[in-house]
Amino acid sequence: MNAISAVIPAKNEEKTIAKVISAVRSKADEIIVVDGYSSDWTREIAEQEGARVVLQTKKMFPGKGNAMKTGLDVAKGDIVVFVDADMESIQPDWITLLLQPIIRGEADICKAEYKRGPTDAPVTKLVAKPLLKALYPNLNVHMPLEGEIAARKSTFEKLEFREDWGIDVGLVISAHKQGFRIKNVFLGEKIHKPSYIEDIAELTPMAENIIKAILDSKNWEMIQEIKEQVLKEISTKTSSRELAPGLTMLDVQK
Ligand SMILES: Nc1nc2c(ncn2[C@@H]2O[C@H](COP(=O)(O)OP(=O)(O)OP(=O)(O)O)[C@@H](O)[C@H]2O)c(=O)[nH]1
Ligand SMILES: [Mg+2]
Repeated sequence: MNAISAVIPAKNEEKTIAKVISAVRSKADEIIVVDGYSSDWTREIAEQEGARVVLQTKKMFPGKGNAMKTGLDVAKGDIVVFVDADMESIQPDWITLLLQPIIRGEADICKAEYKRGPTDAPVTKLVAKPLLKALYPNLNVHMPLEGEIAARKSTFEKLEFREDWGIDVGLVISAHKQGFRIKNVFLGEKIHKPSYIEDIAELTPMAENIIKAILDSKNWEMIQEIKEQVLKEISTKTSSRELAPGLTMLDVQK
């Protein structure tokens, strides 16, 4: 059987939750919104739109991972697709594209990949990707922090669910370690609530959760063994170098 559950973690997403639910509606047999104790109208709107609304099990923030695990536990479908609640550009066919390879048995996990603006997704670009490249050079996931991911419920049940912002990267690392086939699914341009309002430092807690999730997933003795290789990976393109004969400092300045 291929019954589909869509699980939408949401905290204070009254502006976009209706749009997300309606994009998912025709593609899922049930829609579960897992609310993180929103103080706006998210829960009420989600109910009006016909979603089943549950509260995440722990009153914690950030609790995105706790919300996703809560949704997985109550989902009745054979296949589960997680979708962020702040997606302004979401289209119904994005859900189809994420589900098809799972239904056809061509992949175990489908992970969304988007075009993101030049200043969007800083934690992906500056933290997650360089660190993953160094510690997991064979992990072929283009956008490790995207929230949209699909798999059979039985597959998700084998993965480690972190409770905070580390959830998304943690899931793909856990899947990679267990040898699941992960497929990147390109969906187009992602427009969503800006990741920060004024100061990029607002993303520090998220960046710290991501670093912790990646480092936690490694055995430290193993890191010691691969240290030289890791440092080389991180610095190949960016380390300082002596100028070649004939070049002046002006040649290497921006
Ligand atoms: N239930 C619940 N949902 C949360 C929590 N934190 C974030 N979410 C939801 O998780 C989804 C992703 O969170 P965002 O704030 O969009 O994360 P982001 O910073 O935009 O990350 P990117 O989209 O990758 O840039 C959204 O639907 C949020 O409402 C939480 O503590 N509890
Ligand atoms: Mg977002």
